[in-house]
Amino acid sequence: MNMFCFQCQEAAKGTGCEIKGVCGKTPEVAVLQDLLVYQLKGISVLTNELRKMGVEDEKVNRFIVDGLFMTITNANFDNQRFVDTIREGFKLRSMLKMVLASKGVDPEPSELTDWTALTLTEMETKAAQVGVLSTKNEDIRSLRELVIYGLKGMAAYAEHAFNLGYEDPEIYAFMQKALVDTTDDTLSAEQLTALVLETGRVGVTAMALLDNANTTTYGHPEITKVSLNVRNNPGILISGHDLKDMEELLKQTEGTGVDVYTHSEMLPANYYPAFKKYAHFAGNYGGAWWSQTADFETFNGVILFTTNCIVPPKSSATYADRVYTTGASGFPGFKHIEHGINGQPKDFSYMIAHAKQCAAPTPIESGEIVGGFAHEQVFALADKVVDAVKSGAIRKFFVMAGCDGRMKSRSYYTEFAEKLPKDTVILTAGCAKYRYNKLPLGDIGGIPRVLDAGQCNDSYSLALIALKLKEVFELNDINELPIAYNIAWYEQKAVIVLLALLYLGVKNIHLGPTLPAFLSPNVAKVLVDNFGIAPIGSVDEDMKLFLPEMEVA
Ligand code: FSO
Ligand code: SF4
Repeated sequence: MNMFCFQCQEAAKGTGCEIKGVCGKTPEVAVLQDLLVYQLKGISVLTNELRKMGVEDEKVNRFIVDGLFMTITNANFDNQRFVDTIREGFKLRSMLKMVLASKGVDPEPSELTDWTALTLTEMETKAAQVGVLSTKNEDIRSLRELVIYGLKGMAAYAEHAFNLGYEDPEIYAFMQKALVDTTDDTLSAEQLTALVLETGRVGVTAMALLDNANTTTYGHPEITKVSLNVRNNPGILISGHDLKDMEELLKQTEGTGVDVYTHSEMLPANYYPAFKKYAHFAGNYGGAWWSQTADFETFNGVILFTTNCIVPPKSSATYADRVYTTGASGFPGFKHIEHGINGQPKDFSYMIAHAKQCAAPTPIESGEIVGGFAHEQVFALADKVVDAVKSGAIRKFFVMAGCDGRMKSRSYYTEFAEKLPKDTVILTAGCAKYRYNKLPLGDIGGIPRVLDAGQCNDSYSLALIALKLKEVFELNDINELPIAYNIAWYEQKAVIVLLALLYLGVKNIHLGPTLPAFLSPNVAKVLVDNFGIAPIGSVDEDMKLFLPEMEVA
């Protein structure tokens, strides 16, 4: 075995990828990711000491967030970027040790081998000593990794907020403390379980921070009809989740004759007032992340990844030379756009010039889809929604947020949405929506039956909506609401969303299409016993479970 990873829903055989990632991750990248995560734990030992002395280092905080984000599933496949990052980490580590030494503290007997100078086999040996399987007890391993994956998701959200100038020192302090706690052999399973829940609490803080950053900067999402048609100009297709990149792209393409379209998780950018004002913002092209191998071929123009999810292009793909990455994302052969220097914006000019040489997109669908049901927009409709619930016009809400993926079994979610009775409403966020957001599901008295709040991080909106309904209906417990949770997951951002929902007291979440490989039987039992988490079954069985009071067709 030359690698081990089980952090996402596609883990090979439902247990873990050992030869190559199902996602396309090579053993070399897997090993470098293990080493980077280990390095971030070591750096955190030093920052935790410095924090006790009141010393906070912004650059190191940012490095840790970015390093975690880079290791998220499908975000970065570029070994050289990992090598460069680890080398940067060694420099930061030496700097922190010097600062500590100047204060008379040496918290760590040092092991300063630069792993990036090692051969792959030597790196593999080192990664095996410090990676996932180095924790022998499967329950402790499961809890440690549950924390780490929650931190990775949290890091993604913290980075988007940071890019808009919003930070919270509590998030950095918690991340670094938790990273070190995952190396502490004295912590019991109970203490690690408490750390998992604490990760959910800080996850809520991170999502609130990002929500504030996005809505303060770009306005509150509003109900929007998003065009699926194409225009005659060449285009740039922007994917991922970073709204700062979206803003810069729209600014820099204005008046150039290049249109901008969203792909996958960037669709909700269409709902923000600050972006809608751009005449060359043309709408959405294509489906969820995994459909990119087809969508990018027919798009004909340039593609920009601001984050995951990247699918390695097939050798027959004709689009690879048209793809750019930025931020934490990367792929060997895709051109990478760096951060602006000294606070300057990123420079997209080369990419825009490239786009001008490309043909206009080939139409693949037509019409429009409706979204923009984030918290403020739903609160504005609260009277209508409450009346519909009171009159019985809406019987139940189904939160079907989360991720989409390429496994055939995910057709469950399309079938589930189709079979839901017509007096039910789906609340969604994240790319999971692509399984049903183009179905003709209709509306209830003008309220669409699919209410899309936005990206996966906007699951926070769904929690706020639930809390608001609890208040309006004067209930004591969020679980008394007529809301069922049938959530799809894929990668680690979904893990932090799940932990955040558990922290907020949401019970009986159904999770699919499979339960995480990183949950040991005992840890899974804790989640089942305390929170009622359950795997999905067949659509008909689950329909009966969620709607026992009715005959379902
Ligand atoms: Fe999807 Fe990918 Fe947003 Fe994830 S595009 S799968 S949970 O990165 O983050 O919902
Ligand atoms: Fe496998 Fe998922 Fe890890 Fe990729 S991220 S190597 S698919 S478990």
